[in-house]
Amino acid sequence: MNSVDIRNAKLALAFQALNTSGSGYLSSADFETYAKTTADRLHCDAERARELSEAMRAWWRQLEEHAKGPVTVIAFTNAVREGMDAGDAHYDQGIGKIVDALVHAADRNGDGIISEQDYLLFFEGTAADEATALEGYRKLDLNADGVLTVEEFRKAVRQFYSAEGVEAAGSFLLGNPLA
Ligand SMILES: [Ca+2]
Ligand SMILES: [Ca+2]
Repeated sequence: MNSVDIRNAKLALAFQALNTSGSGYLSSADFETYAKTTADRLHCDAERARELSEAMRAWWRQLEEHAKGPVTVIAFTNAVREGMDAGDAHYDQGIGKIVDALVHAADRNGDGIISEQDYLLFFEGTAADEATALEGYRKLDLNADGVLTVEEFRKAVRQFYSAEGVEAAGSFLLGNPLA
């Protein structure tokens, strides 16, 4: 696969994970469900759950506005690709907001580090086993010092949605390394 194909394959996985209703296109209800499920998994308090759900709504608005019709997998892929090309402000208003919410939820003691225990919450109730999940943790730990910082997490998610690689980051965001 060339890099365009790899990117499209990654985005197709993201589409699948977000498509909670299993229909051929995404809807605002899918995004609401995804936000709720993720908030439950991370044991979010009401404020953090609301932050995540608002972030998902913000991203949904971007996608909907771009697609100008049903958000099929192709429309989704194009919207994300062009959104990434649109620059920092666009990112910060969409996916970046979700990353902020996830970071606030995952880094429960607010020390700037997502511990292995914090990280494993992302996979609670999924088919992923702990060893596989922790493999992802080590990939996200970009400087390989054994600790995943919030900054490494931000960087990895951004790489997932841009043209670069980092499969594990997507798994993290999608909450399922086996997706
Ligand atoms: Ca922490
Ligand atoms: Ca590190």
